[in-house]
Amino acid sequence: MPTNKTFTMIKPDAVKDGHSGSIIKMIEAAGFRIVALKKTQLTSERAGEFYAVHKERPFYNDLCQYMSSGAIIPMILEKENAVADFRTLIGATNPANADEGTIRKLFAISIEKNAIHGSDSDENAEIEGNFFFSHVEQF
Ligand code: YYY
Ligand code: MG
Repeated sequence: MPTNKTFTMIKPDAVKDGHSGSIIKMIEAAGFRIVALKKTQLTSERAGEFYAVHKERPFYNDLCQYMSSGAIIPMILEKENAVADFRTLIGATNPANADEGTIRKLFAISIEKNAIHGSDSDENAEIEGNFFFSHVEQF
């Protein structure tokens, strides 16, 4: 079966609270292969660039502040049907609506501090992965 890629990042609260290991374990147990991984921190300007699609939304400034408030762990992942299957694994944006057993249900604090990102299309997965990783960092 052909594989494709998705992009994710573990968000600041989940990293700070020590959930990175549990989250990565769930990701690998669900059959995703890690193509690239690092620990880094965004400036609010770079967070703004990453979330530029949401620039006009009321939550944009708070989101950029939050996403630059601490370390994050970005990753590129590979699997059959990676984008859709990863969105299923992480659950709904608002953890109140997330299914039992999803990463957001288990680890999100709120709709903003919702533990993890997942790309919404193959095209955005490629753009987002390349935002964090150079070609030689992707195996
Ligand atoms: O793709 P996903 O992360 O599930 O949600 P988006 O609608 O793309 O929003 C991106 C990000 O913005 C979300 O993960 C949390 C934050 N956010 C928010 O703080 N408040 C909202 N009402 C909607 C989204
Ligand atoms: Mg989104």
